[in-house]
Amino acid sequence: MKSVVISGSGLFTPEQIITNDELVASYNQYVDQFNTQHATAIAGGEVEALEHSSSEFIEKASGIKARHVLYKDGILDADVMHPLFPRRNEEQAPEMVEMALSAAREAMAQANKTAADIDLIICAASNMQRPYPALSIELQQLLGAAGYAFDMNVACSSATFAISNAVNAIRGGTAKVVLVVNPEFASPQVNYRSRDSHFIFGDVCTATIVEAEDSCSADNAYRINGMRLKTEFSNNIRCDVGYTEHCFSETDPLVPFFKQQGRKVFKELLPIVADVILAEMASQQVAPEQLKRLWLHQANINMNIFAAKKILGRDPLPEEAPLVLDTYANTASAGSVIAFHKYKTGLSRGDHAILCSFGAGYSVGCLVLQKC
Ligand code: CO8
Repeated sequence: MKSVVISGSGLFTPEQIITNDELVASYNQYVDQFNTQHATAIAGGEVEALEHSSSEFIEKASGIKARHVLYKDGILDADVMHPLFPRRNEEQAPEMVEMALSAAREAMAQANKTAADIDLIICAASNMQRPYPALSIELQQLLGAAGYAFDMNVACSSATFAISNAVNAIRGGTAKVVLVVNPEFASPQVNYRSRDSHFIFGDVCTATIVEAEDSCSADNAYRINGMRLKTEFSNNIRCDVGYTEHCFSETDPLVPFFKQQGRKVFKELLPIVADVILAEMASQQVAPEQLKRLWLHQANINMNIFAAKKILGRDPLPEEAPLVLDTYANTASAGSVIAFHKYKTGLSRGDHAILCSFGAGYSVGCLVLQKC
């Protein structure tokens, strides 16, 4: 079987940052306005009063301290509470393509590849700004790459599932060098009026170059020795709005918000994650003590520590399972790739590592990697 590597990675980080304190202040202002507006109904028991959010809760429950967003305007305005940005016309690339272009260029430079080398582009993310033409095909044109391109979505596992598609394309002979991009423009899907979820997500884009080992000339490449993908249907993380939304007879259409039963997700998903990772390690004959790094999905600090403990059989050292969610928050499929991108140095030739995503679906994607 052809040996395939990740030969480069790239990251686009939006400049604008929202701290927990800023987010909580605007949420609490909204709550005070709501409770004042509905004071009579609240006093009469017809409407439930809203409760304040708190930075302490957010950091303790999730590990998140701040998040990057493309458009801070609107999100912090208690009368708006969503990103506000101008609609782009057909001549302008949408935000997701723009983010992808930036991350792609860094990944290509790391892998010593130009657009002429790339013959497949996969845009894999939890949301697409439009259904067609595929965002990846617009990116292909902007980069000047030949070959073919397609978009795909497996929510938080989009990146790992896309990398496995890239490996299969290379092994199957339909591509030689694949660019995978994960533009996660999450903020438009966040309900900033929901105390339970207003703090969870940030915007970012990651990119990876996947190619056959015999064409790789990069310094810091990782061989993909094992891949294990798993899905199991669950309603506990959902977005209910699709292209049919305007056809329903209800006068009050749904808004495309992310919603979840966070506790249930935590409880149900973690055992599946541990099973998938341990099964693939066993099949690759990699023992826990051989693992030098775990680049895990970044949704919740407690979840990451729990997963790392299950895999290693002990508490992880901070450098063994690096966290980026303190400053990036949950960035859906990009999270584990940000951790990989930022903390992939310092390993020696032959060292083993895990890159694993998990989330809505449920979906789990695990790659067993080895430093070339
Ligand atoms: N401030 C203060 N108090 C709060 C707040 C807040 N903001 N929110 C909730 N509370 C209160 C609750 O009301 C509750 O109070 P009480 O005990 O009196 O009822 C108490 O705090 C505890 O609430 P929870 O049980 O909800 O708190 P948890 O400890 O479970 O923490 C988390 C909540 C952080 C959400 C946690 O459950 C979690 O992280 N779970 C894991 C979820 C997860 O990993 N989900 C994956 C989602 S990502 C994904 O799959 C991608 C989807 C596609 C992305 C699309 C882009 C937008």
